[in-house]
Amino acid sequence: AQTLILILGDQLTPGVSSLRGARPDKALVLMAEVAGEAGYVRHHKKKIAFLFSAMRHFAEELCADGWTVDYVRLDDADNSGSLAGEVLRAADRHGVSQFRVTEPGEWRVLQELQVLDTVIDLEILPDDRFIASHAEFESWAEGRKALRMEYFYRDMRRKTGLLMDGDAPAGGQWNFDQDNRKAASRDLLMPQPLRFAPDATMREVLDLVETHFADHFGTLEPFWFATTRTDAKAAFAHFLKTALPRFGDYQDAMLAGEKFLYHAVVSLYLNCGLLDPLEMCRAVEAEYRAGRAPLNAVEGFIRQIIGWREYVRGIYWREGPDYVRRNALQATRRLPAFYWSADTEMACVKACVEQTRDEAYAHHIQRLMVTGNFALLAGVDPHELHEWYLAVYADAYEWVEAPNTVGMSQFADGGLLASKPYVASGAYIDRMSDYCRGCAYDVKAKAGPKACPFNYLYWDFISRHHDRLKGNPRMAQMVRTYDRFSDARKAEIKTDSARFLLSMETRNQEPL
Ligand code: FAD
Ligand code: DLZ
Ligand code: SF4
Repeated sequence: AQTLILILGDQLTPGVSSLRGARPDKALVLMAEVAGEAGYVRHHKKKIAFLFSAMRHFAEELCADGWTVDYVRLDDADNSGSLAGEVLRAADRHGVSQFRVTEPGEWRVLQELQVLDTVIDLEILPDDRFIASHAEFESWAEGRKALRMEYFYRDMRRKTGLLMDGDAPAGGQWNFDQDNRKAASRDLLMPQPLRFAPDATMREVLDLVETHFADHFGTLEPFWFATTRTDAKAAFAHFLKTALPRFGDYQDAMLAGEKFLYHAVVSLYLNCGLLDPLEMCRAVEAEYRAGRAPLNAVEGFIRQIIGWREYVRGIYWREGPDYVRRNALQATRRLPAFYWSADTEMACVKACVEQTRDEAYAHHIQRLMVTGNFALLAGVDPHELHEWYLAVYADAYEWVEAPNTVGMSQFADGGLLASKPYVASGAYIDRMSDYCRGCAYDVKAKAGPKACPFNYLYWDFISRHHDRLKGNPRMAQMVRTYDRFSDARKAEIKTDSARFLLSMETRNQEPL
């Protein structure tokens, strides 16, 4: 072989740019399970198992297509533990000096590979599995005062032709989000994501993860994710049939015990390359055109993929490697221990952490309005929180996780991505879920030890950031409300918040 093609764990796509244009008789594929990637944050056990199994299945898929794959396993005797180390070892092994790789999804890995470029001949190709290239995003962003997702999204609709009737959006409106805020009620026929029994490859990987990552967060079994392209497609087809029609209505809903509601549970497949975003959106549009799913559901889903997903990627690469260190609100509190242990009386937080531990999954509103909201109200260090989100979800890669955490959820970029901090008191959680019914705290109580902590922490947050929020048109009303509180009420908010946060800190000191 003349060229070695490095395929990363989230590049499991037969048409990925590094493979396109190369010939199986002239090139060799390198894939490597390395401790460095499994450990740069201590990923959830299910996430590592998912990715290693998907990588092994992809290697089989490539072999079946005629490629020669040099696959390095985590427990191979000489495994160097890093991607760069494996590239150098492979160069030696095969006597090859020419490498190609599709650009990685993360600054950290890009920088690691760029260093290699001084010793070997390394060609880094654009990742065109996205709708917008870096250049396209740059030219869209250039000269704009505010980078509003909505306008970017409309351009992506025009570019792809998705849900377009000529030059106009289907249904005469670009966005049907106002229809998508219903609270769900329990339904015996609630759809469930398609589950897959582990095959022999998967079993081997489960043993490997149990041996090497026993001390990582998360429950490994039962393991039911798809890890082949065929199964991932079946899981998505199942979503189209069973959940898409109500995806829109209940997008912001939460129910105790219902971990998936009407969500697709496909981000993990999409982000590692088992599913293709445009193909998915076309299939979703076809459901609408065939009259099987309403426009608010279909538009909502397509907006998440060609709007939000593409937009956060654009922001990640545009803002640079230091974006993950932004801390506009100067929040410094350590991440509470209950983000790992679920040992808290707050029923909403407990439920979200428990399901995160068990499934390596939580849906958007749980991430944003429960764990994210709590951290923002409590003033948790956004970098620590970022590392938590990056570790605990099976779909987490920095390019998509960091803008969602640092920007959207924590306002740590000072409002580049979100026009206001996503903070809410217990009333919001009560309206959108049934968590409060089973909670030791009283969501209706505003003060005192029994009151829902979100209630006083909300006002404490407003008070801590009073001057900054006063100038934000979407927060000014809340600041004025706070200003009208009596001194006694303000003091009560301070005392309640200090008491709660102090007891949280004390528990933080206890060993897990
Ligand atoms: P659905 O609700 O069914 O949505 C369909 C698809 O739309 C998802 O699969 C996803 O690909 C896309 N999507 C939806 N919302 C977003 C969004 N805000 N940004 C990008 N894509 C979106 N998503 C990740 O893929 N990886 C992450 O690491 C990640 N971290 C997050 C951290 C925080 C703090 C928050 C608030 C959100 C994060 N998200 C992340 C976005 C979102 O929560 C997940 O994409 C979604 O929950 C995945 O579940 P699903 O496939 O069932 O999604
Ligand atoms: C996330 C991850 C993990 C856990 N392990 C590997 C691995 O062993 N080998 C590999 O090539 N990639 C892995 N990945 C994915 C990389 O971290 C990913 O390519 C970067 O996060 C860039 O998106
Ligand atoms: Fe969460 Fe407060 Fe409701 Fe308890 S009362 S579940 S802490 S919002």
